[in-house]
Amino acid sequence: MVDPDCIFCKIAGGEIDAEMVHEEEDIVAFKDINGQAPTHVLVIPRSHVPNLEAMADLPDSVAKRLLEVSSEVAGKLGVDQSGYAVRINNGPDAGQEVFHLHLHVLGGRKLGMP
Ligand code: DGP
Repeated sequence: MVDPDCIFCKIAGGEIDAEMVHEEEDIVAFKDINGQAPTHVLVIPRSHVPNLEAMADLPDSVAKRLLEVSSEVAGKLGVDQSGYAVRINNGPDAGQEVFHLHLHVLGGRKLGMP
C-alpha cells in the first residue's frame, strides 16, 4: 500500500530524491537527510506501514528482512566491526516524525542510550 501524502512512500517510489544505499523488491535504504552520526541510514518497507502497531500488515518475511537489510547496510558502509545501533522511534514520546515505519541504522561514532 502507498500513502500519496507520505514522504517516505514518495522516496520509495522515486518521486523524491534520496541518497539510496540499498534497493530491493519490498525494502529500500537511504541516507537520513539530517544525519546524527557519520553513518545514518533509514531502512523502510516500500509498503506504507505507519508504526510498529501496524506491523501485522507486513508479511513476516519483510519484517525479518528489515533487520537483515539493516545489518547488510552496516556491512556495506563499514560500521559492522566497530558497531552500530538500529533504532525505531515509535510514537510521540520517542520523537517519531515520519509516520512510515523506519529503522535508523547509526554508526561511525560512540552511541549511547537513549
Ligand atoms: P523519526 O520519525 O524521528 O524516527 O525520524 C525521521 C527521520 O527522517 C529524521 O531523522 C529525518 C529523516 N527525514 C525526514 N524527511 C526526509 C527526507 O525527505 N529525506 C531523507 N533522506 N530523510 C528524511
